[in-house]
Amino acid sequence: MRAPRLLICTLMALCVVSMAASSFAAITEVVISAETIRDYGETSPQNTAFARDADASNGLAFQFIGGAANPPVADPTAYWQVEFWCDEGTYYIWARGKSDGNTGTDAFWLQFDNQIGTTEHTADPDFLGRGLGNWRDVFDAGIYKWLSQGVPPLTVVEWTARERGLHVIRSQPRQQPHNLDQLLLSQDQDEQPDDDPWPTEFPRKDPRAVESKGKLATTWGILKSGGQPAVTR
Ligand SMILES: [Ca+2]
Repeated sequence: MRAPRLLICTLMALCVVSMAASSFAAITEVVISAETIRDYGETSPQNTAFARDADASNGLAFQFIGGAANPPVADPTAYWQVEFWCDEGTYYIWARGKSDGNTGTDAFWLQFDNQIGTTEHTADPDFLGRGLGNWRDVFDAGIYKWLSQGVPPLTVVEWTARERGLHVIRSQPRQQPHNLDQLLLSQDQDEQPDDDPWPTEFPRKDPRAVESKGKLATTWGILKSGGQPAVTR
């Protein structure tokens, strides 16, 4: 009687371990969409909005409509903020956005982790004051385009996650008004993405980091409540 019980316990333990391992598959690409911000993030009570927009992925865009600050401030009156899970490594930052205005409307700041609550921020170290975006320096008004930083010379801004785990990203407007459809953090997308929205499910990529029906929703819930990392069902 004893041996089968031990065997069953061992098999169950192996099963739990393998499930835990699978829930920690590599996440080297993170897509933060307007829906992500709405469903998982937080926004300032003022100066932000969500807009129905057929040209945005899934028809929804985030908008900065006020509260711009240049340089960035520690306590912005306009921001969105999202927690996400990713692997250690260096990420290229791409933003699919648009402005209906001129080059004085189209830039934003990004802050990660300990930068939040300070005036420190992540941008091209040679052009820190330009922030990110600046789509109107390159593209026509009113058209969604992927860009990292568009004031000539165009640059690809990078951010390094020093550890695998939960991170926080906050954006505040350097200029407004403009729309953000999606933000992409990718360890291998070093060239400008196509104009199409980044697919929410793509081959050999792992979008679970921000997908509402993905595993990280479970992981997040447990991490946020202070429990152990999730064993995803
Ligand atoms: Ca600009």
